Amino acid sequence: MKRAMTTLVLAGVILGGLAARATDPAALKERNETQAQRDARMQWFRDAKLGMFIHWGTYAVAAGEWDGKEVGNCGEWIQCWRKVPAAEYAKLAAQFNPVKYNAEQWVRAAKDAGMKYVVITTKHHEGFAMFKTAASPYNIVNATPYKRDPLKEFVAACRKHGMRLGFYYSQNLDWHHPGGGGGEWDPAHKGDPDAYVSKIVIPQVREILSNYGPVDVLWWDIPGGAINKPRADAIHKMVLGLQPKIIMNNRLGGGYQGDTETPERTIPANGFPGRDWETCMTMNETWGFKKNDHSWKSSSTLIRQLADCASMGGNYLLNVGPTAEGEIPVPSLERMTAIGKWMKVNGAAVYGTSANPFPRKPAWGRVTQKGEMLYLFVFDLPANRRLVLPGLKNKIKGAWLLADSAKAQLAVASGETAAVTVPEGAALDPYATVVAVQLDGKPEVDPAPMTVIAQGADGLLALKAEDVVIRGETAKLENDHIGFWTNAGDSVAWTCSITKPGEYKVVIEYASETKSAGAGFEIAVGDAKVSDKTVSTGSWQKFSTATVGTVKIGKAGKTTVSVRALSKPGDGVMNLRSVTLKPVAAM
Ligand code: FHN
Repeated sequence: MKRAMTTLVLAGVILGGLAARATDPAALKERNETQAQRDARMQWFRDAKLGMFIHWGTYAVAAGEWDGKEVGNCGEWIQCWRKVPAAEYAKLAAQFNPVKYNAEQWVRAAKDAGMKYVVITTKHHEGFAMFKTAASPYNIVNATPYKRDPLKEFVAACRKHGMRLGFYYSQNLDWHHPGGGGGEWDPAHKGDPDAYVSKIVIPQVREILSNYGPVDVLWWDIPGGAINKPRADAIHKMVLGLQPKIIMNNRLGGGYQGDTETPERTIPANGFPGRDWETCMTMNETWGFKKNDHSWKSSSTLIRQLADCASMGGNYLLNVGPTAEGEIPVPSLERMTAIGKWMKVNGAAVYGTSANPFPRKPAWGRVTQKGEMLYLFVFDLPANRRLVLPGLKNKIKGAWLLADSAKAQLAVASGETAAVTVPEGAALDPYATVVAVQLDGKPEVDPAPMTVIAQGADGLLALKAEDVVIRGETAKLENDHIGFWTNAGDSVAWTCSITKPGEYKVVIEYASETKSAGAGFEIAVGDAKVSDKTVSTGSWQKFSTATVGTVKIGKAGKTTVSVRALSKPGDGVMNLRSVTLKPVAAM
């Protein structure tokens, strides 16, 4: 029954993964639109894939320190971490004078990084408005020596460079204005939430949606708290009256789904099938500037996260936290330059694409699709250099490295062993190599493929855990190996296509804790069988290889390689990462 359930669930995930964006009717009702109208409104966002998030406020003056002491966690929360009363915290504004701010430079940096939209904080939880507002004197024009509205220049630069514009607004948390969410550490902050919404939120949101022209994204944050249903209704209604096409995320509150899911600093394993979504990500560990946060993610990590999001039909909103002087930190700019260089060559594999058509992410990387093209992002090229495309029903018409303007054709196989082979000596990109694959039509994929593993040109047959079929109750794929193999009756099997009959050495890669060592197992290659017992590798996470014996494969064609337990002295049989058949002699 469990097995059947597993299949059912898998099928469910597969179908969910492949589902078109059939929006929840409630979400359509929120905007009083049809699916077609929503699709038209969301198309630029779906095509854009990559944006820049900007967290900028007086917290940049603090820069992660208060009273000379480093404050942990995100820099834009420093007032909360140190429970600073509003009146004391507001003194930062008098030190906020971003004389090095250059909106043109910021937008150019985003554009050169391949970013298609930017979302900038207009008011974060500190309650400080980064724009001229009549609702409160606590704003950059009235409360700082800078006296200018940086949003005006920023918006002008976005218009000049064709950059879509988004405003972030903290509608609930506001640690300055009485009645705002949070701020309970400051008795002076106590107030009426209705007054806060009507005197601060409504007027300020009206200002940012009226005074800067068309706004493409409104990025709410922290739903709930001060924003109950009636207040959310009033805000939502006003926004649509001012900017009817605007995209809003799922964080307004009041039960509004919004247009986009917003995982932050994480990438959901399967995306959000059927929903638009965007992962927002810090380059280090903070949204707002912290002078001592040097834990920067590598450019490779950031590019692969972008590919991961795009491969699941999502966007990647990458954050910068400018300094109080108005500069984007150099490490952020360095990463944006690297991303831009990579996007210049590989952007076609990202922009305007949709999710991977295959039911699972390949172990070697990610996949996107666009029209009759597949784009294979190779993070870790398999030893046999084959990029298997399980269940692909199309004929592959051609394949080439996207970076190769000459489009030198790569070896391809269609049918049950559909794959593209990356030749020795191919120029690989250290961040991610993209292979373009031209099909004979839009991708068609078997939603529950039986992966057929082919031999490499050298005859090697590399059978990896992610391509195995599991028969049993407990064993399951766990990252790059089969784990939880606690039921001796479970077994695993691969379907292989043999093109080179001959004698082969059978090599297994497994891990076993000491007290489970000694488990007997048998590997069957067609009718030929070899067996052995496990030895301790030290832990379930420490893998080693062992040659189990040699087998003869007498004829070409499809054959099954399986592994089953013969005995189980301890908790588990083994953690199995791979079985490899290495040619000894041709027949
Ligand atoms: O509390 C904020 C945080 O400061 C930052 O703005 C992130 C960005 O998505 N949103 C909230 C945390 O979920």
